Amino acid sequence: MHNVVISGTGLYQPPHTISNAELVQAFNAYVDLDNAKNAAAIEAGQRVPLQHSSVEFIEKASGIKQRYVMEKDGVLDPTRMRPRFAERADDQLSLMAEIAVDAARQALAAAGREAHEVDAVICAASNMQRAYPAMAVEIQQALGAGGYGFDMNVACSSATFALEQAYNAVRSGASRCVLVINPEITSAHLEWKDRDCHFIFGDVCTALVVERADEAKSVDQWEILGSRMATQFSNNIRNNFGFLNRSEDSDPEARDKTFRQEGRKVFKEVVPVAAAHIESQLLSLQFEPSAVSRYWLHQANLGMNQLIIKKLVGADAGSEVAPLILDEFANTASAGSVIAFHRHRADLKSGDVGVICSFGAGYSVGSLVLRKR
Ligand code: CO8
Repeated sequence: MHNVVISGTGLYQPPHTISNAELVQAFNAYVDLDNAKNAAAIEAGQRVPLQHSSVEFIEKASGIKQRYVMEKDGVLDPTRMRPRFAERADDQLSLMAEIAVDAARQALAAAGREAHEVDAVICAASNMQRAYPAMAVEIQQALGAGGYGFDMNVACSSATFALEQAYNAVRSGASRCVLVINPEITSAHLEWKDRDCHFIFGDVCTALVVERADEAKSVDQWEILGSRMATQFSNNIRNNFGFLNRSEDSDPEARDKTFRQEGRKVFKEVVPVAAAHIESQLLSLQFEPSAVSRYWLHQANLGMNQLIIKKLVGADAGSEVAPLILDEFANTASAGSVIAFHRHRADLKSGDVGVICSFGAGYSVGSLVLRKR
């Protein structure tokens, strides 16, 4: 068995931001248009009028202040309410592959590696642009990487579950250098017309290089001391979009074909599961939760992260213990904990221990305990 390190990370940041104020203004314009269109049915008591959203609610309930998106005009057009992307020809690089290649090149540069030294590419995200060929194989070719590539999806836990695959492949000697890439274009699968969730998600792509410790040459290496994954079925976060829709003659615009959730239930059920998961993994590695210098947690909700940290270390989550990036990025599905790791580790010193942990749809929880070399 080989020791394994994360030796580089990369972050692709989309070109556009949407502030809560911009988002709410567009949403409320959509609500007014929809209510005017359905005035007669509302008047007759046959339809419930849609309600306005508010910046105050969004910031208080979630901690989110803005989000990055690949395309902004379509999202903010009250007659459209979703991004506007141009279809690309088969011989052009796909949109997901384009942002993946950008993040991957940054991660490779940070690791001091060339693409041809990579022998596996895992594209792990909440949504794939197409059924096949696998996004990872297109990314592998665009980068000039060797070996093989495959796609995987465990929603918000896609990155941590992929890291475990990479860790095991390198540990066992099956691979030497694995790229884990998380292109999350959540804006295309968010229901921007639903005030309960229209503020939740943002677009981004993260990438990590996982390789043998004895071959790594970057100045910033994080040894993976262990990884742990768990799943428990729940319908509380669900999206029924899929390849059977066409044969079921179902409405492609129906509400169940985009992201939906019972946010309150998710909050209540996932917090204790995630806290217990991290604690038991740390104890199995002989670490007390208070000995951990940093928790790079999944970024879905500020209150959730504060409660998890309170359960683990008995104090309110100071940003030095569990850094927050969702105020700037919103929930970026699987990429959130990786963005936190990418942005908030430079101040840690050799021997410091940290935990990357994701939690979300499935339900799924994935965690990795890391030590700076
Ligand atoms: N503006 C004003 N009022 C609002 C709004 C709004 N935008 N939205 C809701 N309200 C109202 C509600 O109608 C409700 O009113 P009333 O009390 O009269 O019924 C009141 O505000 C309170 O509503 P909630 O109970 O829904 O509010 P919460 O305080 O629970 O906050 C949250 C809602 C922010 C959603 C919160 O519950 C939360 O964050 N929960 C955790 C969710 C979570 O972690 N989800 C993880 C999902 S992500 C994941 O797993 C990846 C999936 C893959 C992604 C794919 C791409 C899209």
